Amino acid sequence: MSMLSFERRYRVRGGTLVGGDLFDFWIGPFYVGFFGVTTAFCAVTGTLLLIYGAALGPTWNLWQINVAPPDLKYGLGFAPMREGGIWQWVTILATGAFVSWALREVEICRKLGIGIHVPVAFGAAIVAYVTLEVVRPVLMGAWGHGFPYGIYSHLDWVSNVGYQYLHFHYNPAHMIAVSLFFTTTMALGLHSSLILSVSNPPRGEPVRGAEHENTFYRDAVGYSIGALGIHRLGYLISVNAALFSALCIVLSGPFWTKGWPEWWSWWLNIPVWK
Ligand code: UQ2
Repeated sequence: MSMLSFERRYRVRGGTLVGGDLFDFWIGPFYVGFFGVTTAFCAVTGTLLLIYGAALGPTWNLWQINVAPPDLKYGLGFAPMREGGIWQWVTILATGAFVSWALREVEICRKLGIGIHVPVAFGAAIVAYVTLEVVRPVLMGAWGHGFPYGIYSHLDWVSNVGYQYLHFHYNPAHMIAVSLFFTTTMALGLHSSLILSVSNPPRGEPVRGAEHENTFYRDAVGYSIGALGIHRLGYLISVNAALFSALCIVLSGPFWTKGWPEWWSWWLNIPVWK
């Protein structure tokens, strides 16, 4: 199940980063590896801790469950389990699970002899998460600056932090990140629709190929970036969306404490106007 007959040919030995042959095997369709074990351990332990945190809380309403970081008074120290300690352990285990997953991807890439573009791109998302939950809280001196684990509670955190800087949409790195996220969805829309359109000609006609793809965009906008090019472009803009997201939040607090609208007064203060 879920393995084609030829796929067994690609189940090659080696390419592991740690553990040698010890964990170099598959369970059903899934490669295990040392980092498969650490991913499973971190993910299962972290999930059980979140359920324990929910059990301590006042509600089982899925929207309202909240596992909060410690109070600011605990600074960068360990807090008691019921007062943010659960959040701290979940953060450690989540980071462990994400990094383990990326390294397991690297091992699979090495086995297959392909580049490590997939784990590197995933790394940009990990960087954004770690910036929010570790780097920024450390730079600001308290774990209490991290966001809470809960559906509504994390939305409230985003809203509150946004208003703390008066109007977060004036943050220039946030502007770039949002623009890149929107551009990424547009590029994927252009690409997916083009692929589906050449794959689905009228009944009885042959499936079309690269010539038709290029011709469509040359007719429509005077330019075709190419089949490889669209994937390079998508990689560039989506990875940069995550990296500029990390930048925009790490700037807010550690490096800029006033409202973001005020940042733009550099424009009014340049000597040209004097
Ligand atoms: C393209 C091409 C593809 C594509 C797409 C284009 C044959 C299958 C979507 C068109 C892309 C262009 C014109 C660039 C758009 C620029 C931005 C910033 C979104 O030419 O080659 O391959 O899927």
